[in-house]
Amino acid sequence: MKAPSSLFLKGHVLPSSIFLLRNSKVIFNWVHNTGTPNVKMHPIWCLCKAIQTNSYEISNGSYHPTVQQTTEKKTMEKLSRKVESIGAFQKLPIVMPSIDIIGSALRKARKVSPTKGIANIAKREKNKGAKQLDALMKEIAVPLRTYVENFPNKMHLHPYERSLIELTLGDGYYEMVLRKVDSLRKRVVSVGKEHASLCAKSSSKREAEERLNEGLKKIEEIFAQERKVVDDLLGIAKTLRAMPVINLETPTLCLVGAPNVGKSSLVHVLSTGKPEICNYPFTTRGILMGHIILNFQKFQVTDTPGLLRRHDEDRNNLEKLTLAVLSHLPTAVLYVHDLSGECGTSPSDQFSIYKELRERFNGHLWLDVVSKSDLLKTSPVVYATDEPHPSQLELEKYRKSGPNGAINVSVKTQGGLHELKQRVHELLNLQMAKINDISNNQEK
Ligand SMILES: Nc1nc2c(ncn2[C@@H]2O[C@H](COP(=O)(O)OP(=O)(O)OP(=O)(O)O)[C@@H](O)[C@H]2O)c(=O)[nH]1
Ligand SMILES: [Mg+2]
Repeated sequence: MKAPSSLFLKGHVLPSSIFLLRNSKVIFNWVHNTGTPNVKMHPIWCLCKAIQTNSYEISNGSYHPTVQQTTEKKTMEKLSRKVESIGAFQKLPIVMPSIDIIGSALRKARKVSPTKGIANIAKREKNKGAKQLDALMKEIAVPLRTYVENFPNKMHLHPYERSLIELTLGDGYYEMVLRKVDSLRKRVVSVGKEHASLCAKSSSKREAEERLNEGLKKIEEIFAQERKVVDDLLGIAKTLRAMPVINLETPTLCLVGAPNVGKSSLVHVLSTGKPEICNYPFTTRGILMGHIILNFQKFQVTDTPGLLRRHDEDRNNLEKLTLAVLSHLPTAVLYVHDLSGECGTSPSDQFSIYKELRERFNGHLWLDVVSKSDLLKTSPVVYATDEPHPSQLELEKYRKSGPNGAINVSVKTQGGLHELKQRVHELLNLQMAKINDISNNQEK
């Protein structure tokens, strides 16, 4: 059984702070819910300067709610009441550290006094001892039962959250810890009852005192032996609560591509997300969230770990997280191709990964970008063969300019970024229309 990995704990998720920048000079062809360009507008790109793991209200800067905004908000509220399938991690019970549970239980148990009106000293002592042992047992068992009952059954979770549990904690770890917490509870209850009963049967004051001390010691010992599982559960709750909250009703853009191709650099440019950027593969080690605010609309952006050319069974948990996002969330995809030879994955390998994913996730709205255009040579060397095979021609074409319709961008020179933002906005509006269609169909 694997210990929890730190996919979500590596300091990528910064405390949220809101900081709005404006760039009102961009002109877009607004694609309304119909998906047809119709009205020319001047949207405001508000770039919030933090990775955001929770949704928030914008209360300062340039933002003033409008009537349209209020109506939209009400619609969203109605929708989110209907679809409550994601968000279980935010409802997890608060787990007390094991040291606090035992400390508080002992303090409370020792304060329990005998039932009033027992004149016989021995009987009074037996009564007090049994009650104290019973109290200690309950003060430990009740919180443990609350945890076991209120941590959700993995099978009842949204498949995305289920994948997060499996991929971040390790397969089976979540259930194992809950099972152990429950077995600790059962042991404490059984030993507590046994000693309370022995104490109640004592024949003298002294024996009752001894039975009480023995019982207290025994319960403490049993708890001390296994209390680590309570702290493990506390760790699980912390890890899960820190995971990015994804609202299924808000259009989401998911950046995908091989490792080191420049996904996080683009997330930086496009959104509030501030992921780590480094010149080595798998810098991004979890699903990171940012937001784009465009024309008073909020969209979500997720950065994902890179994907290598290999079979699914050989993929690491980071790659599996990316596939979980694509499999279970209704995101639009911004696929990043690096044809400069800098990223460490050859264009032909990137092409294979791309073709496989494009086919597998063909239901997603999709946009391709060729990154690092500042490094691209104007006339790449093409090795002609006598009669090139069609697939070879396809690959050569890919090496030259990426998939059909891909936009060339450079974060370094800012080349193509204006067009990219415009196309991203169009894509997210199409995604919004898709979400609305789905929820209208659900209502019917
Ligand atoms: N010259 C140039 N370098 C770039 C550009 N965009 C990104 N880079 C560099 O490429 C390297 C990888 O960038 P990241 O944004 O971390 O790439 P990534 O795809 O998120 O990488 P992983 O998270 O490891 O998969 C960094 O050294 C960036 O500075 C660009 O437009 N031009
Ligand atoms: Mg990255």
